Amino acid sequence: MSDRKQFYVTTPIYYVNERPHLGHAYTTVAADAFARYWRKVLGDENVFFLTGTDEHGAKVAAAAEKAGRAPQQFTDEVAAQYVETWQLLNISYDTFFRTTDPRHRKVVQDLLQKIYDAGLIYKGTYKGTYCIGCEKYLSPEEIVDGHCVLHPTTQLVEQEEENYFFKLSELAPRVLDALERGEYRVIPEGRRAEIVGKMQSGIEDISISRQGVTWGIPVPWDESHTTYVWVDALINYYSATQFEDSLNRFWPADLHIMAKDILWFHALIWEALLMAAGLPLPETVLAHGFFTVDGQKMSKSIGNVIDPVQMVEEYGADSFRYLLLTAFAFGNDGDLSLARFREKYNADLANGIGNLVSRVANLAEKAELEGSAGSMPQAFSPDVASAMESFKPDEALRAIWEIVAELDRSIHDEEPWKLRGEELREALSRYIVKLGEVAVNVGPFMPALSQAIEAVFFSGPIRKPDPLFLRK
Ligand code: ME8
Repeated sequence: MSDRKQFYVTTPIYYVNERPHLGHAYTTVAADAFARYWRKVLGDENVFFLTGTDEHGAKVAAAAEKAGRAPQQFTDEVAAQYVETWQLLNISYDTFFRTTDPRHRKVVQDLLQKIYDAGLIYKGTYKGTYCIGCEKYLSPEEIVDGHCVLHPTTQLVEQEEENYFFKLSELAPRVLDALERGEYRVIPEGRRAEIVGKMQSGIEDISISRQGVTWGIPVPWDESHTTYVWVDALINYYSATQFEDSLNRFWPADLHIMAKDILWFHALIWEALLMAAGLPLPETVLAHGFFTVDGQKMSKSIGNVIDPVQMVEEYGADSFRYLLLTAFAFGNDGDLSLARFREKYNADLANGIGNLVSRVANLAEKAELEGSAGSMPQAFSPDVASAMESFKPDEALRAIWEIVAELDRSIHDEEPWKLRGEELREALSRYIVKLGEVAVNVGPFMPALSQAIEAVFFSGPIRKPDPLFLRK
């Protein structure tokens, strides 16, 4: 068991150039499960869960123009879609952060000024190939046949402009040293090794301002430049703890979660900026894998983009959360398919836990069993706790579904419908204890299921409920 007293978890702040998609939902659901887990262990007031939107920069400005909106109006609209989607998905964030919040501007400017005053920022000229999809200059290996590997349909731009540069080359060895000393960590191990290799291969200074992009936060000592959108965005994690005194204590973050695409920013550049500003480093940077849909990259042009709102309409929030997190191991790359979602929904939820709850409740109703309020177990099972504390939500869910399978087997073997009187009541009590275990453990993932089990079995006379998961 860990000796944590508090827990601060973040998702990336997502670009508002498009509506939330399945990738955003995946990361956010995982972060929500960790937040809910730790709230139960440490108490609500000791957890801070941050998500939000990344609203500045060339990419968002271009999307706003395309939509015929002023950038602020456009970002207001898309940020609202995120808030709505997270409500539908039952995401229990504490703060929804927007980089256009005027309070953030001041935090960014103060932090940059500090780094500038420390002599770690200088003026130079940048010449390179810029990908607006990535919002960064690309290195030669990121360009294949004249296109960005991640954004093959995005037109690359040859750019040369005066920028302010951050002395990343000077900071990088210190960051690597901090990583090796365990001052912060990067997981899983394979991704850490990639990052260390890259850090050792020679790091160049990075440009941290733009002259050609007006939609951003002005550089405090030279307002003809705006802050590079990635610097503005990363600082959100710190900024969110600075708006209210009661939140100060959460800095530094315990867990930054993102996919591997943006690990470099989170595992090196962020720590370098913090060090340069004299701030403490986060505890853990966790990169999960990237998924494809039916074996292909999810993209509008292929037409395989899965809309989380539609998925919630189809399956309900709980089930969708379950399907996302059990689709593949959290740190690995994986593949999702709507056909597999349906199969798994029917097998694990409708015919699995849903059926189990109905059968036990049905027998308990006939036996006139009373569920005693407040007797539901409150602690996580050791294997679920250990999976969650090593950031493996898929393993935690597997352990929970082992309890479900075991209970199914007991019922199959014991044939309780043939039992009567005390024998039946004894068997049912054992089943209900197991269902209580499922309820408490599943809470971080499927909060509505957890509450439904508690309501049926742990609060007065037991009645068979309507099916929790209709077969599809
Ligand atoms: O990068 N598989 O925002 P973004 C798994 N604004 N996760 C996926 C995914 C996929 N196929 N597609 C997207 C940005 N994601 C910046 C972040 S943070 C200071 C600034 C998830 O809208 C995953 O979490 O492009 C990935 O890292 C993130 O969406 C990128 O979101």
